[in-house]
Amino acid sequence: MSTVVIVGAQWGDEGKGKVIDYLAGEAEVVVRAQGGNNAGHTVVVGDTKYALHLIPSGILYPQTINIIGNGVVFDPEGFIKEIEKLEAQGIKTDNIKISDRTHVIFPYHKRIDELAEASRGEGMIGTTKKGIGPCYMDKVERSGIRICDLMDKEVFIEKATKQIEQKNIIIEKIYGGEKVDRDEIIESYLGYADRIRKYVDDTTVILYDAVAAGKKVLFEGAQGTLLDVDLGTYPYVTSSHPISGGFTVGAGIGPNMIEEVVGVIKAYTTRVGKGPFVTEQDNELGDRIRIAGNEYGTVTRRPRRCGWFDAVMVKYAARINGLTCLSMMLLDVLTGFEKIAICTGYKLGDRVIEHFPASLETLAKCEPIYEEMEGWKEDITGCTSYEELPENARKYIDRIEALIGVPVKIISVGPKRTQTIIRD
Ligand code: 2SA
Ligand code: MG
Repeated sequence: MSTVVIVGAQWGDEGKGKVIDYLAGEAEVVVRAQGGNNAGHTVVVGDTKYALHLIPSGILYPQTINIIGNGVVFDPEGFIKEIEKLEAQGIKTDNIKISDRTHVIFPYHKRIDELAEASRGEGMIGTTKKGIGPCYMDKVERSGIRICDLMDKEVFIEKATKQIEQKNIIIEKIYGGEKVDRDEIIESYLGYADRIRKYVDDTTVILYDAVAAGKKVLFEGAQGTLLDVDLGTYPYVTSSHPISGGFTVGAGIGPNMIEEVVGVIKAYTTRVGKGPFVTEQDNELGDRIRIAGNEYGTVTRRPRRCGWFDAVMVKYAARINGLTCLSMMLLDVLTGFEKIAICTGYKLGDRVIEHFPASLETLAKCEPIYEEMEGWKEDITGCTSYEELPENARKYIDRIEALIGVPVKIISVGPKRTQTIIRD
């Protein structure tokens, strides 16, 4: 397969980093097209752990071209820090291309993100406070500053001066916050501009040529389907499109250029941030999953909320992404549970809901309908084929496959590259 999209089919943190890394070995180009350094992909190679935020996972392979597409929001400070960290770990970082159309995150975006969150009180979204939402707001409002602007000193100073002036009014008058300093921002961003200039390019050309030449291209999703600003659990979502369709806009390609769409799922469900979560286990069971799965945010270290696998939600994700296969991650985390539950439907009063609802008020009232399955005790971390898995683990996979109607082609039984089962 030449062009493959990888998306999270739940609320993010499904283990996309590992699948992407696994497939990046064969890819010639890896593309990010939405979100920013709010993402956290953990990749383990040998005994070394790499935490990637903004840079595509192909960076761990020296020959791969890594594209940061126009749909991303780009934090230059975060980018430079990430480059420095990777270089200190011995990774070559020359093969990066940043779209000149990408919008830039500024300190005022981060400040507004923090202040807006604080002002929401109980209704807070639980953002990563990386300035993601406010930067996308500027883009949609048509006042954002793009990389191509940053590359032109005069244009940049003019646009930034205007933005900083306006943003300081919002910071001070609406939120009562501390203003940002114009000169400091302009000076530091002109410095960043010089550092990133060598990476900036028209990535739509690079990508089009790569696809036309039949090169293997991997589109790397960040966050997850249910965090999509249109189709997720709005307003408890991120401000971008972490679904397969997001790649056409966010990387500048036609939908017919996407051949395969892999939906990455955890064998259970987690979420960071607020909002209704039908299968949440806010109890000892959830704690047990959190400990076994080390479920803490890679950006913010926040404990993730944990619960059982929700087939209603993943079926919805399969539909809106056009998933062609599933990759089930962290199956080993469920080892040792006597019983494992799968949510097969939602009960709303005396009605059964089959399709994931739009209204969060409705979602909050939904009760999970569970199907209970027998667990397994055998250590599965050394299994290299589906056949080697304990019978109950196979039954669990088969049941999920049947409920979602999409084949589970990849199964992960541990964090290492080698702990991956591929089914034909
Ligand atoms: P934001 O900062 O505006 O994108 O936050 C809006 C919502 O999107 C959620 N969100 C995420 N959910 C899961 N994983 C994400 N990345 C990090 C990770 C998160 C972390 O990989 O662990 O370290 O905490 C991510 N990024 C954004 C966020 O929780 C809000 O619900
Ligand atoms: Mg993550």
